[in-house]
Amino acid sequence: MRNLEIASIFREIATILDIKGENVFKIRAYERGAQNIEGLSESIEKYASEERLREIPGIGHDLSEKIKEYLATGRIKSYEELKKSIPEGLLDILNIPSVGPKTAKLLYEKLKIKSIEDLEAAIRKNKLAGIFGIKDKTVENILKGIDVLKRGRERMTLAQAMLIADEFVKPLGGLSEVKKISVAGSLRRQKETVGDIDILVISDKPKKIMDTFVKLPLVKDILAEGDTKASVRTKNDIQIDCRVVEQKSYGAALLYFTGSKNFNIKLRQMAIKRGLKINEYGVFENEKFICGKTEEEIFKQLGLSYIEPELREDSGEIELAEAGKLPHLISLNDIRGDLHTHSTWSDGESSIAEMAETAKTLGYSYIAITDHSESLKIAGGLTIADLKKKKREIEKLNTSLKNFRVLYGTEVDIDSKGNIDYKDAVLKEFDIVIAAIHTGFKQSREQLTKRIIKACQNKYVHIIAHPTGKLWGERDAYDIDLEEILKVAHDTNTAMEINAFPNRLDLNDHHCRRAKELGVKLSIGTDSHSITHLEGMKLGISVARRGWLAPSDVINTLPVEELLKTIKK
Ligand code: DGT
Ligand code: CA
Ligand code: CA
Repeated sequence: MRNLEIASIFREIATILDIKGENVFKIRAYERGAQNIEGLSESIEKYASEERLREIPGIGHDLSEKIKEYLATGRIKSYEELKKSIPEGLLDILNIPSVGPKTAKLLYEKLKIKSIEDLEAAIRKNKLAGIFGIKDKTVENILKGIDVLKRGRERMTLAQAMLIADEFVKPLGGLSEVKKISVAGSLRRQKETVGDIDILVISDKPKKIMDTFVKLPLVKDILAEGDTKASVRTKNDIQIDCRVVEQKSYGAALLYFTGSKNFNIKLRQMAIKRGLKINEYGVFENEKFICGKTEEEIFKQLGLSYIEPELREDSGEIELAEAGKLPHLISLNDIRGDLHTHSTWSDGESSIAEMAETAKTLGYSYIAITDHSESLKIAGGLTIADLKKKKREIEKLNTSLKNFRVLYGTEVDIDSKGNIDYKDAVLKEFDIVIAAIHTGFKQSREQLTKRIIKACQNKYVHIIAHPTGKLWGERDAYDIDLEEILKVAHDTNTAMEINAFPNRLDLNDHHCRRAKELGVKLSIGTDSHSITHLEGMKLGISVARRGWLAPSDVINTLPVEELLKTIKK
């Protein structure tokens, strides 16, 4: 599967075109292409071999030719030429949030800055001061941006980890010598971000597994290679650890390497209290092997009910497992609809009918089409006249759809003072209104908190979308008093969103758990901008499970009539 390689090339092309001041539509086309390819669940090779590339939203003639060229030759000629037309290293600087093409060019021309290291050195030596257009505030923002970028590079998003892990688990799992294979570590715990990927295999022929593992196509370097374990670095600089164990120790190894570290430590202490020893090989009593084949039997031996990997953080789950009182966690099957999606009416790639069709194939019984509101011009916000047409289109579609309903929605902008973009008379026409902040992230904590609280108090706002505004690798959460907001959300019957878009996952797991404690309802929305994003729901479910949520805590597990009743203020 070469989806990620191609998507990253398209992103670079977009950036280079941006530096060169090319047409914005052309730039957007590459960005959109990249985004849609990243969202695919099938391999791009499969699309190509079946001549279906143009079925991918945002992939037209030009982009599909480039994909074919890459798959056939391993390169894209026009991309390589494009890369030569700008100074080397400039692209890296542009990855810093807040540094645009103009600043990057200025830095290169005045100070010969070609890398993030050059830039950091220049800032340390105070060389940026006095350059036209660069203020103290700009330097401060650049430093913040470098920090966000570096943290983003240390850990990948859960979505990236899932895709990359698949590139290893699928081919290894296909070997006849492999009896069982699983991911472990933070990926199995479904953490929002993952440091390195851990893979565990049962086999009697570890050598064969090791040999195959270190030679898989995505591998760039071998970091370590032994008889039963190896570590490699992938072409996109991700570390993968693979271990082979015997069947009788599989459960013990899976438990150990799933972690978390704190969870393991607590478990070991519990074992000691029972006169047992636990390690990655099994549970022992005075050196005598008691069990180790499955996690279930180990938990049982320790007097615990089974603890789902998402809960293994030593934050109270072990005590509850001892008392047999663990919460029943939500799963993807519980979801009946998506409450945050965009269509071609605003900045989406797919029509309402296409979104509804795909939602049906996912087993949903409804989808809310929540396009942007009027003031968000950059994202194609809808005017009042557009809204009327969109509403009619949905009504018409609903008459032809069986056992499925399209909800007429909006993602309305919360302005800098907390006012809602549309008037009440317009708002009350919607089935569902989600409100979000898209501008003015740098306001004070008080201002930002007040804005969201005011939105919660609006009679027509049902959900606050991506409440903290975090974008992994691009932007930190803005500064809000979430505790205060959650209290108001509870009092005003406003749901808080878990935005399932891969680099958002906001609210996060801790926030969800607190929201649940305060009796606040949650909603999971994918923020899909095309049909290929709708499957992102699974990422929102990961957050919800890590946040201890049950189906009853999440409003889009409800049938549509109950949902509409529940959200009413
Ligand atoms: P990551 O990779 O930073 O996202 O987080 P993890 O949890 O995947 O951590 P990693 O890859 O260093 O180790 C995988 C698991 O192995 C970890 O969750 C628990 C176990 N483990 C690693 N080091 C230790 C340790 O020093 N003590 C104990 N008890 N367990 C450890
Ligand atoms: Ca790991
Ligand atoms: Ca590891």
